[in-house]
Amino acid sequence: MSDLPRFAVVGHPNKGKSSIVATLAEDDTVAIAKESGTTTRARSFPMRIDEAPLYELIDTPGFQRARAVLAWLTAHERGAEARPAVLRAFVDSHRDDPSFQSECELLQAVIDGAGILYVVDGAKPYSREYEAEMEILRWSGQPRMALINLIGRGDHVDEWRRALDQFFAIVRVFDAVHADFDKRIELLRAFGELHEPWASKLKEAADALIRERKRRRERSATEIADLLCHCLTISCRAGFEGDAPDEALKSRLTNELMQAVRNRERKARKLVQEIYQHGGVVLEEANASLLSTDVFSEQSFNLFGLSGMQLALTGAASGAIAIGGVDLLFGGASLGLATALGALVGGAGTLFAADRLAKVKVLGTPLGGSELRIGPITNPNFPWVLLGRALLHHRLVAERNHALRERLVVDAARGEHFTDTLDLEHRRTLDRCFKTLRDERAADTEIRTALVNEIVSLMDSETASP
Ligand SMILES: Nc1nc2c(ncn2[C@@H]2O[C@H](COP(=O)(O)OP(=O)(O)OP(=O)(O)O)[C@@H](O)[C@H]2O)c(=O)[nH]1
Ligand SMILES: [Mg+2]
Repeated sequence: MSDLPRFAVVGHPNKGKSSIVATLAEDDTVAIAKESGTTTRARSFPMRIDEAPLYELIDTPGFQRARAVLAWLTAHERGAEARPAVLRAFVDSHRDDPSFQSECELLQAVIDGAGILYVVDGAKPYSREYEAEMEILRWSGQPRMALINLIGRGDHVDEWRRALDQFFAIVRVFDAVHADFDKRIELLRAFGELHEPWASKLKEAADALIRERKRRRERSATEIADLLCHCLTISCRAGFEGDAPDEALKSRLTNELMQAVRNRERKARKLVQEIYQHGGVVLEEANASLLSTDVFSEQSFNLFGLSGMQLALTGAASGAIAIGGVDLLFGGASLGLATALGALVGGAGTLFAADRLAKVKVLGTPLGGSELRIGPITNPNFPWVLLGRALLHHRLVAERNHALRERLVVDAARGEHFTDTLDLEHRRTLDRCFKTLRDERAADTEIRTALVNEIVSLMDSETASP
């Protein structure tokens, strides 16, 4: 047998054992359900990074007849040092007995050398019926930690602790669905301290997870930078007859351009989800969800765009625009500055007449005809909206545990005022990148690298703040 740390996740039926396995092994395929008795066979789920296993979680069925097992063990008791052997004898002699199938499945992993993670639900009161389970686990002599999961609103953590402390060297509150990254790392380290032979492997595993998280951020930032580079440089064109293009052609090309952005954004989200092994998660399509709102919607612009004042300050600071020239950027010399800012804050939808969104240009073709080009998108708020949405999506995906099986729903409050979180220095650097992309209609390595670095630092500062 390999000396890879292995943990059998055991306990009463329906207490979140499989949820803990899914979270710790980052595996969406673990069966989780409301119904008791979902897991009927022990099954191992390795946590791997780049194919290399770090540790293994064994999902098991819940105890069904703990008291009967304990009665058998007690009847065959022959001293403390022989207890693990008696436990093994129980499994050997009941392997084919269907009435102890769950117990044999779960105890086999333990007598084969797995460490024990005993899961209880701290939202429900403690009761003595659990004592037989805990006592059986103590007979195994294996290293063991108790995890108080919280399913629902009750809080009986203190009484659970008092009981669990007597059977387990370490007791932790560990919410299967919402436990964050640091909590997972802490659990691995604590188990390492509990069981010396695994200490170095579990320390390596924790270090590998931390390195992997950094790498995932960098890869995601690269995807988001690519999204920005693409969407700030694309344009759509089509030939036309006569002196000037008609409105229908303008609006067809504008729609094509907008559709290309939507598709590219969808692709970026998919790539980011795959980086976090969440490729299968469905984005909530309900109206309440921020991420499912259109990238060009007024709501998106209000939540993720810079405010009029920020835009003016950023532009002035980076030399992109002078405050007096703000209204030009909004596409209408006829609009005064105040009106333009008002339009941005209050009614961004009105900005999307073709000539307010993107450059509109009539070009000659080599054969003497004319061509209409719409793009690149010059609306000053567009890159901020795209970036704000991408960062929010990234954060939700990165924080999401694999035990969570609902659709990905976005809490509107969390996305609010994205640009308020950016300091002027960041805004200036980003704004310069956006401007260069728009003007040169292509991304060079330097711009791309600068963008990736900025995005990683934004991701880092998100997790640094509570
Ligand atoms: N809100 C909340 N629900 C949870 C949590 N942990 C588990 N659940 C839910 O509780 C139910 C049972 O979770 P499972 O992980 O399947 O429990 P189990 O112990 O493996 O159950 P069996 O295999 O039937 O013994 C599922 O509906 C989970 O979504 C939690 O931390 N918070
Ligand atoms: Mg289960």
